[in-house]
Amino acid sequence: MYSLGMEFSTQSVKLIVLDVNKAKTIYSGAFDYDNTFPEFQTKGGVLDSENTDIRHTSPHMLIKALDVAFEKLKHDNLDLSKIRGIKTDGMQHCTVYVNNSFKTVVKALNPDATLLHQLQKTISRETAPIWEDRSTVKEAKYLTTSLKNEGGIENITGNRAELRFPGAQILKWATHSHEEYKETSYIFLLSAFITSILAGKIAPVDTGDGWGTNLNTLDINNPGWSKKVLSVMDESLKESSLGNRLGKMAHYDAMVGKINPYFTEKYNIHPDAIVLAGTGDNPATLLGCGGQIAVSLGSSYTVNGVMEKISPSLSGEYNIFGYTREKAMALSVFTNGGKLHDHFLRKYLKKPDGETIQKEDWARYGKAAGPSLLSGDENLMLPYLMDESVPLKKRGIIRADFSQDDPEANIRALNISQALSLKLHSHHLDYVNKICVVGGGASNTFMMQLISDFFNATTYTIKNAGYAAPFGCAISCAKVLLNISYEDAADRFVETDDTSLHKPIKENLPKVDILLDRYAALETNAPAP
Ligand code: XUL
Repeated sequence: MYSLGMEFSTQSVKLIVLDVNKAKTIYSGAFDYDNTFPEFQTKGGVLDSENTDIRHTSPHMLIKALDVAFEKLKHDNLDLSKIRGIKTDGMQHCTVYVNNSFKTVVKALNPDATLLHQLQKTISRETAPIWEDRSTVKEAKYLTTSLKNEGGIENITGNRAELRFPGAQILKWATHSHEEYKETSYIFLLSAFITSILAGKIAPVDTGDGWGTNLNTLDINNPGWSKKVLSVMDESLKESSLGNRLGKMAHYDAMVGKINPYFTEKYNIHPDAIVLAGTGDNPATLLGCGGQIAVSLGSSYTVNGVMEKISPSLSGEYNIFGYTREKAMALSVFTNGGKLHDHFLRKYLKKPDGETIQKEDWARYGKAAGPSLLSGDENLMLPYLMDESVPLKKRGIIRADFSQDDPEANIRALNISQALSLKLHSHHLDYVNKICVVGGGASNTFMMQLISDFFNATTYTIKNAGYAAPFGCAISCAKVLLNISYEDAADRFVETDDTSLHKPIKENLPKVDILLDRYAALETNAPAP
C-alpha cells in the first residue's frame, strides 16, 4: 500500500511516494513550471508583470500541472493502483478563484478529456496572487486600522496584516474587480483547490493554510473564520458574503473523502484511496522533518517549530499558523540567509586562477571558517545585504571592530553571527533536543555544529531533504492508513542521514550566553529600515 505526497510550490511540483507497510520511500520526482509549460511564460513560476510588487501565477497552469503529475508517475512506472492515500501541500497564501459551476464540474470530470479543458471555464479570476506579492499596502493598512478597536488584527488572527495574506489580497481585487468578485462563488487557498479536484468536491482548508490568511480566529480547537474580520471586509466591499465564499476550515489532516473517479479511471489510482485536507508548505515541512523544529538554510533561512502557548508577534517577527490537531506553529523568515554565503564565496574564496569556487564546495568553506571550538571573543557582524525581516533592520554589513579584508575572519564571523541570530529569535518556540536542518546550507558542517551548540540540541538532516514538504504529506497519509500517532509515523518514516549528526561541544556551551549577549547588543544598536 502506497501513500502519495504532492507539493505545488512556487516553481515546481514535487512528488514523493512511500511504501506504507515497508516504511520506505520508493519514489521521488519533480518538474518545474517554466520548462514544462512554456506556453504560460512564467519565470520561476511567476507571471510577468510591469509592476514588480505584483506577483501572480496562473491557476490554469496549476490545473494542468495536476494532470502532468499523474502522467509523470505513470511514465516513471509507479504502480498507481497501490496508492491508498493522497495529500497535497501548496505554497502558502496563494489563492484561486472559481465560479458556481466548479462544484458540479469537479464532481463529474470526464477521464477522456483533460482537467484544464474541463475546469478552465470554472476559473473566475484569471491569475492567482502568490506569497511574493507586495501590492496591498493600502488594504493591509485598512485591516490594521479598522480592527484596532476590536482587539487588534494580531490578537484576532495571530498575525499582523501581511501584504501577502489573502485578507489584503482579496480586499484589493474585490474592490477593483467587483464584477469578478460577484461571479466568484469560492475562494480557495491553493492547497484546498488542488484537494477539491482530487476529491471531486469542495474541500475545506486546514488550519495550516487557513491561519495564514488574516481572516481566521485563533481557536485551535474550533477552526474557523473571524466574524470581526469578515465584517470589516464585507463593510468595505458593501457585500455580506465573503464567509460563504471561503468554505469551511478544518483540522490538519481532516479526511476529505475518497479519490475523484477521474483519477481512478484515467490513472488507475485505487478507488479506495483517501484524500486528506491539504496544507501549506511550511506546516508540511515541519511534519516531514519529524515535527518539532525545522531549520531551513536556503536562500532565506527559516526556523519553523511548534508553539505551545500562542502569542502573536506585534512586529511581525514570526507568523503563526495552525498545525496538527490542537497545536500551532511559528515560522520566522530571516531574509538574508544563504545569499550572504554566496556573496562571501565570491568575495573571499577565489581560486588562485581567479575563478570563483563552487557554492557546493562546503569543505573548503568550512575549513576557512576555522576550528569548531569557540571563544567568548569571536568576531561578530550584522550581515544584511538587503533589509532584514528578523529582526527588522536596514541593509548593510556591520562588523564589530574587525577588518573586511580578512577572508577567514569574515567567513567565521558570518557563520557564527547567523547561527546566533537564529537562536536569539527563536525564544518563542518550545525547547527541543533535536533540530532537523534542510536546504542547501545543511551541507555547511560548520554551521550545523554552531546551531547544535547554540540551541544545545542535536542537529541532523534527513534523506530526501529537498522533498521535506511533500514527504510530510505522504507521512500524514501513512499515519492515517496505519492508524498510528504522528510520533510513531515520524519514527517509522523520517530517515536521518547518519553522516550529518552534530552534537553540542561541551567546551562551547559556557560561551553561548556570552556570545548571545554580545550579539544582542550589536543588533539593538543597528538602524531599522
Ligand atoms: C510563509 C511564506 C512562504 C511560502 C513559500 O509565510 O510566505 O514561506 O509559504 O512557499
